[in-house]
Amino acid sequence: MSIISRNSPLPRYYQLKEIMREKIRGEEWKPGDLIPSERELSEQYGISRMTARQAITELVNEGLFYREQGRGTFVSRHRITQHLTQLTGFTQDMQARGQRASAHVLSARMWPADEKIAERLHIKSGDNVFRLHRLRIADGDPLALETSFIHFMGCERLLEEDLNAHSLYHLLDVKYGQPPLEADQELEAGLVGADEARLLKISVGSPVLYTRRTTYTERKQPIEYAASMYCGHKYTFYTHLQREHFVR
Ligand code: 16G
Repeated sequence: MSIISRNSPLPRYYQLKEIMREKIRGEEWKPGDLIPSERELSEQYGISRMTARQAITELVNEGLFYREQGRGTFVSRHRITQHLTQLTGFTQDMQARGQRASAHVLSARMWPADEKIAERLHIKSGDNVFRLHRLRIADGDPLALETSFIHFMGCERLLEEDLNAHSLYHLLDVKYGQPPLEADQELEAGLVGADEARLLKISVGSPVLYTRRTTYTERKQPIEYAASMYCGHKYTFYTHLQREHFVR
């Protein structure tokens, strides 16, 4: 969609929002770019300035744009897009965006699996797993809290790794011969509590995305169960959908 249709049942401001979203997704508008003014948008799309203003304001409220007094409206820098069709790790996602990924390890220890974790990892409850709790950071900005439960023969060797500086997925792949190959992932919306808000440097009650991921290595052997919390206004989870068996 790149024009505003007068016959569409969708309101015009909504259509403009979708057009602008697409420009960000398609990277025609990049983080930090100044977007056209209300007047320019209204002339370009043949709509009123009020309509253009409403579309911009809603995208500001959703965190996609930010306004600077006297300078205009810009595309937000920190919205991270995670493609839900490829299995990637945090470090890889950030590197792909030209950002520097790091972690602050909040705890790393061996831990007896409870029933839920044991079920996900196909082990017995009470079996020891490596539990890693990390704050994930991109270019100094806290983005997510992740707790990973890792299980494979010899996983306790991970206790000796510097996981502040190194990618877990890279280590699993190149050092431990446990390449993460596929994953099942669930997403859920929520609101952040006080402890997590402090670590993520956001206000209590801000929207967050909870993810739960089970990661598998060869022969669909589970190696990781991870429960994470992403700052809601900094993430877009993107998926491309295709209709199957379309008959005209
Ligand atoms: C991602 C994964 C997490 C994994 C981490 C590895 C989600 C929801 N989670 O953040 O399960 O442990 O990447 O990142 O995407 P690393 O290789 O940078 O340590």
